[in-house]
Amino acid sequence: MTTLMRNYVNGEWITTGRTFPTINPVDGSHVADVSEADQDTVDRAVKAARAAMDGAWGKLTAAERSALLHKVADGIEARFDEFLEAEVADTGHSYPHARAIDIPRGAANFRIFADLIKAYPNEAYEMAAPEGGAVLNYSHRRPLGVVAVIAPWDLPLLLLSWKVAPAMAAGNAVIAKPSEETPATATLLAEVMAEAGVPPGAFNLIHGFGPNSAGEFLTTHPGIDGITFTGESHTGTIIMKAAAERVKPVSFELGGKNPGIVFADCDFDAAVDGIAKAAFSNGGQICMCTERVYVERPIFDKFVAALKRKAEALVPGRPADPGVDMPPMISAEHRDKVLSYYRLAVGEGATVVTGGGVPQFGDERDEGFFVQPTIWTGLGDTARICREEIFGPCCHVAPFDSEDEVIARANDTHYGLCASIWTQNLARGHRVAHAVQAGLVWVNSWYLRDLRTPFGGVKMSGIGREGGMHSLNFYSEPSNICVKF
Ligand code: NAD
Ligand code: 6OD
Repeated sequence: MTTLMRNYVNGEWITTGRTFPTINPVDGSHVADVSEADQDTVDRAVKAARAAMDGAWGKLTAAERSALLHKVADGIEARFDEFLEAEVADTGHSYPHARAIDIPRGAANFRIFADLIKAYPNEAYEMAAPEGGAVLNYSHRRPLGVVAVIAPWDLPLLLLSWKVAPAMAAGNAVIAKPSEETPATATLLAEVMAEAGVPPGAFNLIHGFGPNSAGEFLTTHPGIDGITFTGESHTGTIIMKAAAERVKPVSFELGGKNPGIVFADCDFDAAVDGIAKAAFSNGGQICMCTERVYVERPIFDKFVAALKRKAEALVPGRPADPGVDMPPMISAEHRDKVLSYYRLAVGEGATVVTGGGVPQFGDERDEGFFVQPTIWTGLGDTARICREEIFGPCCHVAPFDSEDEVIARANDTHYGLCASIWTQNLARGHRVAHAVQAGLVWVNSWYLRDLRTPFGGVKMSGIGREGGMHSLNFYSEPSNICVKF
């Protein structure tokens, strides 16, 4: 029997008149049907969230919310295997990847914000009043109110909970919309919210697409007090226009075209390994993946040869296949987009070092959405494949001759999400990290995360920072209370 995933509004499971299917990207098979939220469902979710703010949820103390969010993390951990199966079926991620990253980070996101909200400080300033006497200014923080959370498909549970957890920790009621490609773990999360005793309306889940569907209905709704969004920069511009109509705050984590910079004095093996991870992890479907690699000329040829060996050693396949570390693209549409860039690269005159096509399996995986990990060389920085986000397992590698040159080339982009720098000269590592225009810079590592640190991008890669207290700052608003005595 086909599973039907439903919307969760005001503590109730809601079906609507329309459904859409989800597809397993490993073999193109049908995973489940999903009930698409219509305007009426979104209206009900907004009303329920507002009522929760005015009711039981809004009356909880920070310590009580913290305890509930720890119970949500407990619930994810208790149902770990169900979350694992759900995430793997939607995304085709390998079991080791989903077991090590997707599901544990879902629980960890709830735990960290459950802890941080209890340690969230307020500001206080004393001064002398001009006419005598003293004055105490202190800040009092309130939640924004009803917060819309819109998430993408690349790390579904991780990225949805990265926003839901701090928003709820700060006391907001949430309406979450996962990607239409990956609704399964969000649906399980709604079950866990109910089991944990989260009051009705504090967490609502709506399913659907973006334009003329749940995403647009939610982000244009007059009852929303703030929008937090992860996805493409272009979608961000549309959502920002909607938010501008009502002057609502936005937090955006958007696209990137992230540089990896390899100096000749790097630890060579560590740099090859790190750049291979940065380019190919999760099939290049992580916003922090590297699609532009710059290598100092003396080690360029040796580096390209070593990266080629890494790419060719990657194993595409089913999530449970031994050694698999190259999942499919999320959908046929995304596979076609990536392949269109593979053709474009050849059209632009690139040398294809490896890949450039589709692996052949001779079994059901040929119905899935796999592409080959691909490395190009030989293009100038103005080539489209060096400027546009592809979001696939591919990178262009170019030589450079000086530090100033590579900084200028790394910064010559509309994006600014992250960068990685590989050098054993730490003074140079710090210097280049300061000069690169990106919200996140790793020196001698990639995607090494401390959840307390600011996370986000500059330029078209985002607005604002989340992570640790930065998240709590976005999801709450201070009022200054000035007391004269
Ligand atoms: P997307 O922008 O197509 O969709 C993201 C979400 O927005 C989905 O839930 C979608 O249904 C919804 N949406 C689409 N159009 C909408 C509209 N008009 N109104 C409201 N909602 C709308 O992105 P995607 O393809 O799901 O994800 C890949 C993109 O996300 C890449 O660009 C990647 O770089 C980016 N990303 C960024 C980060 C980050 O932290 N900076 C993290 C992950 C992914
Ligand atoms: O690790 C995180 O907190 C995070 N937001 C990762 C984003 C990954 C993008 O695909």
